[in-house]
Amino acid sequence: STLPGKKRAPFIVIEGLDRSGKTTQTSKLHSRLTENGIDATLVKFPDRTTAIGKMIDSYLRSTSELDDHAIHLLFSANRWELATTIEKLLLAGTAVVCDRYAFSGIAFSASKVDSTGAPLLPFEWCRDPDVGLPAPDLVLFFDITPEKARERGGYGEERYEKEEMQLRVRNFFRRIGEEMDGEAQSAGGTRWISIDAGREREEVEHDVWGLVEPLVTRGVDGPVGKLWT
Ligand code: NYM
Repeated sequence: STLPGKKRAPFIVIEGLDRSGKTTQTSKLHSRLTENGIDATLVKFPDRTTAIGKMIDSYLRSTSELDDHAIHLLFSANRWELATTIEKLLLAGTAVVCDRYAFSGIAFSASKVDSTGAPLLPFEWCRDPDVGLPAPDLVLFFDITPEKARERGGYGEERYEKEEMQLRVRNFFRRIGEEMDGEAQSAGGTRWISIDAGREREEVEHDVWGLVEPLVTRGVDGPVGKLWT
């Protein structure tokens, strides 16, 4: 560990809509940390490499069909299979930079609707399986309008990559962010910050570094929090 005293490393999550530039910025952040001599590991959800991840991957690419409840629980299980690893890394002084987390899990599943537009899965039900996961110290929510995201070269071919869906997802992300702000303590001490991801790449990168650098340099006191407990 490169941290002073008994401090642990921070858990940083980057969340956002598809095409928000999140993945590019997460890997830039990871390389910048490493270049600066800071121990950091890059994690991405869904992690498509595990057995569960392979099921998720084939569902997203529409090569398999799954009940909406079942796929939701698989996304959550895919996080739980890395929970201990994440906690150990943080305690050993390695910062964890994570591309998507439980907030995507809730926002995407809660946004699914039937043919009449009625929600398929209740919000609370979507949140429950992720209660108790390692809580991030910082969430950077990459906010972008679905129109602007589309202008960036269109959505891909995977499930959920439709504009109406993205609009609902964005609203759920915002709702989750508001609730996190209101219950910072009970939510495991997570700080939620919205980043205007519609700007130039360099501007976004500058803001991200400005928020992350002090946190990784100082380290964090106390144990890793538990989400929504
Ligand atoms: N997604 C991602 C979910 O629906 N639930 C989750 O828990 C997570 C982590 O999977 N459209 C959705 C969001 C994306 C898709 O993500 C694949 P990515 O970052 O494109 O691999």
